[in-house]
Amino acid sequence: MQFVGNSLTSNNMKRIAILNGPNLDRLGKREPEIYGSKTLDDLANDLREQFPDVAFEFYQSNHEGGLIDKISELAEGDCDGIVFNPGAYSHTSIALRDAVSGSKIPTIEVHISNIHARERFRHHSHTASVSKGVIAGLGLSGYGFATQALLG
Ligand code: CA2
Repeated sequence: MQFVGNSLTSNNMKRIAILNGPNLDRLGKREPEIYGSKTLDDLANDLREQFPDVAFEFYQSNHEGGLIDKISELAEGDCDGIVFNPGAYSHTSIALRDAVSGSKIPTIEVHISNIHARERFRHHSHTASVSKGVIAGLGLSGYGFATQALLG
């Protein structure tokens, strides 16, 4: 799917991609005590309502390569910023780190939960150090705060 605004997507609209990694398609369906009860569709609707002048592209993949291909595609286009929750790949993937770094697109990493208050293996993120900023532990509102920050 390409960038879509609320009405017509004009050239002067900011284009923000919201990328979500593995298992985040299960949001709102399991583990509400950690990740809340809203789904990815709810998140998309909330962001469109909160930022009516932004053209959003929403993408989720359970596959590392799918996320890398999407970032590469965005890097070839006119994307103004990425809000990225790489899920568990944050903690494992140097390939995703290279994709974010190589894209040159300002990227803000978001984690719904506070990864620093969870298991030790979640404390380090390979993608965080090539991101413009990181938000963790603020639930789905982190995506809105990240979008706001990318808009300047
Ligand atoms: O807190 C976050 O946003 C995470 O990126 C979520 C990842 C986790 O591996 C990271 O350490 C932190 C897991 C996403 C799994 O999402 C689910 C949502 C609902 C039900 C099951 C899984």
